[in-house]
Amino acid sequence: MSSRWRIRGGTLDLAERVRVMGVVNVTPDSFSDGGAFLEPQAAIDHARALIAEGADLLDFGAESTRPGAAAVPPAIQIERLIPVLEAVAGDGVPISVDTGCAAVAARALEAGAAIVNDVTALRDRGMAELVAGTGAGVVLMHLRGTPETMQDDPRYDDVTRDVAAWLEVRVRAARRAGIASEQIVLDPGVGFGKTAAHNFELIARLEELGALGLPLLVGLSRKSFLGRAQGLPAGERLEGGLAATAIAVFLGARVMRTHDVAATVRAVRIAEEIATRRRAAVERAREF
Ligand code: HH2
Repeated sequence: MSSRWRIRGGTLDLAERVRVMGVVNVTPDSFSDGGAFLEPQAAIDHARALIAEGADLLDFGAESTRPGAAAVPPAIQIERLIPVLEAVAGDGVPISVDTGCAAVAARALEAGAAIVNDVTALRDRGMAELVAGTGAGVVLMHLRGTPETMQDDPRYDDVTRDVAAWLEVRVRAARRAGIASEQIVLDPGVGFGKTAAHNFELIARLEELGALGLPLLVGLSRKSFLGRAQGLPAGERLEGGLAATAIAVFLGARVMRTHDVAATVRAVRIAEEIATRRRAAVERAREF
C-alpha cells in the first residue's frame, strides 16, 4: 500500500503514524459548530487551539455539507476562507480546504493550502486539472447524490462493496486526469447518503476499502449515527466517536478527521499501539 501522501510542497509519511485532522468550519450553519467560527479571528484562534491540542493537519470549510444544506456561492466561500488561511498558513501544519468547487480550491491553494478535501470526488470539471497541475494532495470521498438529497432513502446492494467500487472508478478518473496515486487519500464518506446501519457497516468493514491500495481517511466526529440510538445531541457524541475512531484505526484508517482533537489524539495513539502489535502478530503467524 502506498503510504506516502504527496501534498503540495511536501509529503506526509502515513505509515509512520496515524494523523489527526482538525476541523475548522468557517460557516454559520455547520451541524455541530455552525456560527462559532464564522468571524475570521475566531476561526484563526480555533485553528491555533487545535494545533496546540496536537492536530497534524487542519481542514477548513466554508460550506456546510450537512444533510439538506444548500450550496454556498464560491465568492462567499472565498471571502470566508482566505483571510483565515493566510493567517494560519505559516503555523507549521499542512492545510486542507474542504470544498468541491475548483475556483475556491484554487484560491485556497494560492493562500497556502496543500490539500483539497473534495467530498464530491472531483465532480467539478476543473478540480482534477487543478489538483494535477498544482501537486496538491486530494481526498476523494464517497457521496451519494448531493448534500441536499443524500439522505432521501439511501439504499445499496452491499454498502461496502458499492462504496469501494465507486471509489475505484473515481481513482481511475483522477489518474486519467494526471493525478498521481501518491496524491490520493480515500474516504468512505460516513454520513453522506447513508443510514446509521450503513455507517456502522462501513466502519466494521474498513479493511475491505484498504484493499484499494490507497490510504484511508475517516470523518465520523459528532455525526448523528453516533447518537441516534441513545438520543444524544452533537455535543454528547464524543465517547461514541472515540470508540468508533479506535476501531477505524485498528482496521486501517491513517487519517482521522475530527472536531475534538485532544481527545482523538489520545484515543488514536492507544488504538495505534494495539493495531501495530496486531499486525506484527499476524505477520509472525504467517511466517510459520
Ligand atoms: N464530513 C464533513 C465534512 N467534510 N470531509 C471528508 N473528507 N470526510 C468527512 O467525513 C466529512 C468531510 C461533515 O462534518 P462538518 O464539516 O463538521 O459539518 P458541516 O458539513 O455541516 O460543516
